[in-house]
Amino acid sequence: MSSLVEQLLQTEAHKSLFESAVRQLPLPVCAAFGSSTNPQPVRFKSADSVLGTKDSDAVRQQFPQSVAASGNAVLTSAGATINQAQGKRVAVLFSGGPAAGGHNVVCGLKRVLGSGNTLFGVKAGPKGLLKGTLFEITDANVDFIINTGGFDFLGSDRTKIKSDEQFAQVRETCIKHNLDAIVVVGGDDSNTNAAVLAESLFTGVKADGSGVQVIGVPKTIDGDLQIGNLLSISFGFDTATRIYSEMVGNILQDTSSSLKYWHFVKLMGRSASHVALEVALQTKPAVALISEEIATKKQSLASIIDQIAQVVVERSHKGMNYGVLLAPEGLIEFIPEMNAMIAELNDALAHHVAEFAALTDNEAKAAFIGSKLSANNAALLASLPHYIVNMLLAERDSHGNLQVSLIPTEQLLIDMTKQRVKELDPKVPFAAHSHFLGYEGRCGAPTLFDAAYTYNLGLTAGSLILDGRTGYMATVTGLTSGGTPQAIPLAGLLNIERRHGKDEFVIEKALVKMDSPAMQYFVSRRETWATDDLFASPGPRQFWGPTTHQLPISVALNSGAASLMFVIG
Ligand code: FBP
Repeated sequence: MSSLVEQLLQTEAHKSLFESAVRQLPLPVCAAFGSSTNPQPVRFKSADSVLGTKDSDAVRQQFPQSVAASGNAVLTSAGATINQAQGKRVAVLFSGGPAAGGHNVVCGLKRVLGSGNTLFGVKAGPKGLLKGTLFEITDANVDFIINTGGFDFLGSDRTKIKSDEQFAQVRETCIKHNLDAIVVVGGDDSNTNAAVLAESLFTGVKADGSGVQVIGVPKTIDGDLQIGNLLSISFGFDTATRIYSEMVGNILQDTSSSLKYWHFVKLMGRSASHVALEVALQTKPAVALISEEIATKKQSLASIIDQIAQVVVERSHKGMNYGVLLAPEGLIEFIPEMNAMIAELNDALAHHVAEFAALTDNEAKAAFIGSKLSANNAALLASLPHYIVNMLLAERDSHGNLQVSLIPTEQLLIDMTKQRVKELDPKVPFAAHSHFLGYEGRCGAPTLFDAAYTYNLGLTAGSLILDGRTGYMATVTGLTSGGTPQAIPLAGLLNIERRHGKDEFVIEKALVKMDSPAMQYFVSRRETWATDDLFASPGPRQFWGPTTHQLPISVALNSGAASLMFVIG
């Protein structure tokens, strides 16, 4: 065997030259944890801030033990370190869509729990918690997964734990593995799950009457789990948006080279447009749609299309028959007439489950459900192309969400823009390609920001467990000034929302705010980006080099940072 072939064989199974090198990348830790080579768990004390929502009274009734214990007060690190050797048995699981940095949460947890406690991984998310599929995580596992992307070490799923039977199954798992604590790494729905679990496992799980602690960790590439200065961003957002920005930058470079195509790019982000806004700030394309603005301005689909077509025509008249448009994945649900139609559609689907399921043909399904809608909504549904209708009728996820990643909104925008451009000026050529950038961005190797942030979130979650806390979400604040481990009481975040036709406690999604500095900056620049070629190509994410310490631009703007660089440690 040649020596090159031998070298190549050694790169199999997650041992590419890059993966081997990035495992050695040192990670900074918040000063509170002491040295980065031997981080120590910290104690917590109440900070001056108490959280609550419009539904606090109802939350207090539904989550009495959690609220009584925490008083919904935010916790901050108290400086003092804790005895590590407590013999605690802790399980960690990933929940929902993958996001870069999840592995480092596990690594931070394992390091801070040390050899005096045991860390278990739950296979395949909440479903694995129900089944009790746990295994012990070793130091060797940590050395192998550190700084690598994805959730593949454990796997994930979207099971919502809500029925009495499911709660009983979780208790069984806790008893079977003699667990003291569970760490749920997830987004808004999963952290809602964590809040519910914390209350349900508060007491009476073990023979001595004690409970099992539950701690959440804020993950989602969508960036819609944000709580002011307490949580400026969820992990995974930075890596995903930098991957998308590199790709959009490449497309911008291509389109201004080949001079003949428009590219309509749908970007992941189920509801909020944080991803689209961040990628627009990074790349400065001709058009970027922000769903929240469309909803605020109550823009119709026709007026959105007109707005896009006007840019196409104007650029063409200046000799630019090309450009890039960014559209958020969740756009369709924010267009007022579509939103109203989807709401009625959801109700109709929920009320006619058996009759609907009995139909096998898509056309028959559309006709059946159309007959259950009001005249306006039925007409709107009938006016949409079949590739949109089929996906609007597709199964919802277990949290009741429309699967927007499957809806080809980018194609709808292209088809309708083509029509409108022809009406505005038949001489304007319009050739367009559609793209969907989603799954490509969720599992890339974490940027240094996500790698360091998640490692510190893991250290924070482990510290909360050793400090005896339950019902909190770990956070790290002050990301441009060294970082402070803190904890957010989950019950303090809960609101009542109508889902599946009934009231449910949920953590509200943080949408793009029209008056946020990031949005304002975008608004101040977008007209110039529309008519000139001012795009920027941010290039690949760097692990060594000048952009290594860069924060997402929207996060830096919204937190009033003086520079784009994060500082942890
Ligand atoms: P989370 O909210 O669980 O982090 O997932 C976000 C997301 O990546 C969305 O952007 C996208 O709409 C959805 O997951 C896709 O879900 P799935 O992985 O089930 O196709």
